[in-house]
Amino acid sequence: MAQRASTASKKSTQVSTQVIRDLHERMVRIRLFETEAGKLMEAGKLPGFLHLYVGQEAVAAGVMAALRDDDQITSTHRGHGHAVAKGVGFREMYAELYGRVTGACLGRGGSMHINDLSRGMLGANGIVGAGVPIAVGAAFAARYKGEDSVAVTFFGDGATNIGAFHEGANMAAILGLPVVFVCENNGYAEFTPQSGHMLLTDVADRAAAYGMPSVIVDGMDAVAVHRAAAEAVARARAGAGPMMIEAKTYRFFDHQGVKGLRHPYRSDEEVAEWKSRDPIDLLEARALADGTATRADLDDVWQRTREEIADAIAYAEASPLPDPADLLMNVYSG
Ligand SMILES: Cc1ncc(C[n+]2csc(CCOP(=O)(O)OP(=O)(O)O)c2C)c(N)n1
Repeated sequence: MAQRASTASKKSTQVSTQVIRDLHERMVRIRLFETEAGKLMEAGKLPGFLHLYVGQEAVAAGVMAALRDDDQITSTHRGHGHAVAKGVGFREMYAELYGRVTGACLGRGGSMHINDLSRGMLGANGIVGAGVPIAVGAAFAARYKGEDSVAVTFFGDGATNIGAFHEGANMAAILGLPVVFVCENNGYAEFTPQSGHMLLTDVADRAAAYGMPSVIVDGMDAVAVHRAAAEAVARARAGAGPMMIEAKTYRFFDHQGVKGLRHPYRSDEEVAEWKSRDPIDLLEARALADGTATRADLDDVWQRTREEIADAIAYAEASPLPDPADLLMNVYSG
């Protein structure tokens, strides 16, 4: 059975001021990146799909604050938050959403393929569950080369019904690989509630099938996520093998875009209840209450980030589209 973080974290020490500020900054960067991207999409400026991460920021921030630069991550179709938190630049990210040649994938990948190998971001992924075996492979490669880096794979509740998840979990466990499995359980796979696609209440229970320890955390609490992640990452780095973290969270926007298809699959009351536990509001309240930051400190982060985003959007809009003559560049055949 999965351990609940309330018991798991009792032995953890208080997090430092520096960590609280780090978590806050990463979450604000994701929130503003995503809300601006949503506006641009609604205005018809961005081609393609956009699966926004708003509401889930505490998970990416909490995990990434526990990683080193040389640690690697794999992501999902809802990948902007992971990329931002791992340090991928706003300019390359917006340019990619605009399909411009200055983008992270030279304008050829779009939202669901953003990657930056120099930052250890091995890629968003349009194929549900497909990031799991990639992270397992990255962890295998790191160990083979004698490095002590860790790989983290992010995936949703729905992804744990996919074969690639089970194959990856089994292989990581039997080989004792340094992988941290992070399930962002936002309660839905597209428009299907968790109870409609699996009989389990806790996805973390799936880890037991592979002999892997697991922990369940409040995914709206960045500090709780961070503590669990720091423990799992330290374990993996020390050679103790993989672990799964299930973060119970929620996406504030629709499955895709801001307004989405307006399917009535979630009640207004449910959405409002989760929004009342906005992860950034929770962390700000905590920081103000314990004197970690003043309102002016927090506002400064929002303001600096807004300025950086305005610059990045202007950069993306001023960048050229790829040249059609380069259509076959970076295309390989067997
Ligand atoms: C292999 C595969 N099957 C189906 C889809 C269509 N699809 C895209 S997102 C999604 C739901 C995924 O749910 P979950 O893993 O819980 O992630 P969330 O969207 O909740 O973040 C589905 C079924 C896909 N992209 N890939």
